[in-house]
Amino acid sequence: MQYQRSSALFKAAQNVIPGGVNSPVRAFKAVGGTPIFVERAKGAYLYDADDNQLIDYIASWGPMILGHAYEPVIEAVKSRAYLGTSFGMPTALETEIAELAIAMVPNIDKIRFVNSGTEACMSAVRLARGATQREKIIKFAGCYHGHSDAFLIQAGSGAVTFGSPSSPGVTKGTAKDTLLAPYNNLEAVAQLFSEYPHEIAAIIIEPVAGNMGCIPPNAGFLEGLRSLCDQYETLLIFDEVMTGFRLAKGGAQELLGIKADLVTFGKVLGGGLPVGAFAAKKEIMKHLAPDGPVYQAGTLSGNPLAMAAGLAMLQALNADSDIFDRLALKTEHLHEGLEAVLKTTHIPYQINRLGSMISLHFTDEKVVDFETAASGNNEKFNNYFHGMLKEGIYLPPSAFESYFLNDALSHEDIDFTINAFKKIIDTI
Ligand code: KE4
Repeated sequence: MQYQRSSALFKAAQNVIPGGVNSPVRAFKAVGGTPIFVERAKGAYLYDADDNQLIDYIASWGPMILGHAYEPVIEAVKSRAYLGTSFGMPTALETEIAELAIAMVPNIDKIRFVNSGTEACMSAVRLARGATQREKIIKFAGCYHGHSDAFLIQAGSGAVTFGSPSSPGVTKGTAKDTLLAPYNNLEAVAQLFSEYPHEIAAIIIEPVAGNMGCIPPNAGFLEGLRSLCDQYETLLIFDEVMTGFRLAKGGAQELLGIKADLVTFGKVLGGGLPVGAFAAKKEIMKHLAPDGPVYQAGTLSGNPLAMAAGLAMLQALNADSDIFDRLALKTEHLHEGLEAVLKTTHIPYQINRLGSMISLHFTDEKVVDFETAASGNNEKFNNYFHGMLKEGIYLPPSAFESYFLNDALSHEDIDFTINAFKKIIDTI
């Protein structure tokens, strides 16, 4: 594999874009080397600027669950574009996708579309604060809910990848209202409630964490959060930007059988175009402008192109009765293959998996929270990442990310991936 053109493109980009990228995790800072510039993609494959074909395990960090350039989404965007790209006025299309999303996801009556997962989570927290008249929130170290100030405290994903989980620029005033607990630690959350019994508007959590690698909830953890929220009249926000429409039609609420009070979405919901959303029962959504006083707005919210892409995506997922089982089985196949290779070595490892989310950690500690996720051997991870890249496998360029399998991946692709791992295992 050679990357001359990606290197040249990266140099040019660095002259005009901070770090040469529009989102830090793309810069390969954690793993070193030159970021890959992609030209096009189809199905499970990326084609980079040097025309290398790569099997894709990030799926644009989740959205491309049906594979890249999925025909019905492309057609929907193309035909919609001719009708005009944005009006700043309501369209019937927004009602159509809202009705379908509400039919697919449990415990929601109304949904507001925005333009990113960050905007969805930021707005959901404001709505929770407005509806409860309380100011504090609880988040979990290593969880990432986008780059809104309130969340950049012990955040995961790119924030922790670059060693700045608590970002400069976040004021003390903001930080004081964000309480922190370790993921999977119910006692720590109970402790916060006993310290602030009437001040916590919401808990916001990734019901399956994907920004510390993949970390499923321990048995009883989410159930415990649900009962603490009921006891203290605090709202439980499931950040399903990653898990929504990926783990099941109804996301983590459906798969894990836990009822959230507010749910946020992004990624898959937009079919690859910029879409986020937050949703709840009407008793909560009635506080949101223009019905209620909690303000939230957006020029391109409900944009017809993005709605057309998202609707085509949801229609495909809703019509396919075994897509989620298929994806889970492919992910299990990958898990078993990687594990079989690792078992021939003395390399300490953990593999975490749920549905089509999976991650490999080079540590002998069970990875259940940020601290144990951070105990992984980064040098091994970086050798693994670059070794697999050389074999034509594109993995997340950070140990603090989950892989996202897509339905276009064939069993041959997964076997190819496992064989690539076999080839490089002695080099990591
Ligand atoms: P966006 O603003 O990036 O659309 O969504 C923020 C967000 C919110 N909640 C969860 C659970 C998320 O995972 C994300 C964004 N995910 C990262 C990947 N870890 C986006 C990739 C990036 O930052 O470039």
